[in-house]
Amino acid sequence: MKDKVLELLSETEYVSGEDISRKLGISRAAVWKNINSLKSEGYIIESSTNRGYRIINRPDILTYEEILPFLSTAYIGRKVLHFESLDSTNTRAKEIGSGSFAEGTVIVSEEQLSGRGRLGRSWSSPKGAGIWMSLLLKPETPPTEAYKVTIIAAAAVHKALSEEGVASLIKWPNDIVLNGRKICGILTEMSAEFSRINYLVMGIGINVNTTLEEFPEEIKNKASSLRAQTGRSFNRKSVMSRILNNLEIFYDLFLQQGTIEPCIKICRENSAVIGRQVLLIEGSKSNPVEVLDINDKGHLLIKDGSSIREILSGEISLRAMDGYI
Ligand code: BT5
Repeated sequence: MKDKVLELLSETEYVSGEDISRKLGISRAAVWKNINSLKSEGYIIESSTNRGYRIINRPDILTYEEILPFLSTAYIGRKVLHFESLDSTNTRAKEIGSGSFAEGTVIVSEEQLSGRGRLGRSWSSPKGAGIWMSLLLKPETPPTEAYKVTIIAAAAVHKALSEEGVASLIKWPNDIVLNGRKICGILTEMSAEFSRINYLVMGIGINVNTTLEEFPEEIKNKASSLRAQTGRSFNRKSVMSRILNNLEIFYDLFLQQGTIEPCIKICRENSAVIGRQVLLIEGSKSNPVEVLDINDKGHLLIKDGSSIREILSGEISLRAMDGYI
């Protein structure tokens, strides 16, 4: 009901309590209760005895109502489960994944207490500064195609950032970097049977307005945020919506035409690793290699000594020879 009250309120005009009560079929006391509940979320609402209610200011939160003005999708992000705090949005998405969720449902939290990276690593997710979200997807493709979703996510984040005026690079397979610092990580997880995917969770974490002091000591030399790198703060609602808008375009193309070609092109043209010597870390082994290209399947082509190998995303990491890329 709170959402319905919010829909009726505006910044430009007063809406009377009586009108809200009539339109929604609730009592005046219930209207007042909902207004108070919105205020507790951070909405600043003016109430004038004669004229009614008017929104003075909206909070910086990533609810569906707040991203709606920026969203141009048909189904991605049309259902948003918003939390003040969660252990991990990917974990929560997996909990509900086997239920009857709508494809494109987003789970987003203002902070994560146990944000996760790949291979059991952790992801720092301080309150209100970044975007910590997971999408539930159900592509009718074999599990062997699931890795493509990470490429789609990387391309969508890159494009969204360029629409925000930021030229990022993509560090295959799942990092977005700005001036050599990691500003975004992607974690795709899957529940599958032998030949079909039950559901996919696409987790995206992006440091938007995080200050350098907010990063844990151990990642201060390699992590950064959009704000720390550009010197200006960003509207998280706009950044989140742009990512979702681009995701839907790329994901639809993948579902309908079976192609991720435009995403591979973006990853190739904006690669942080092509043409560079990097350390290829596979399990406990690390090996200096030269990155040659990303091929049409989205795999990495590397020169390892005298042989050329194709690397599938998954259990591997790349490091610059002299630290993080
Ligand atoms: C990733 O793993 O980069 C995937 C991160 C995915 C995070 C999202 S947030 C929403 C969703 N819910 C989750 O629980 N997770 C997803 P990986 O490539 O393994 O990188 C992890 C490493 O990045 C860590 O070991 C740190 O070194 C570094 N790191 C941790 N937090 C960071 C941050 N906020 N910014 C930049 N680097 C970070």
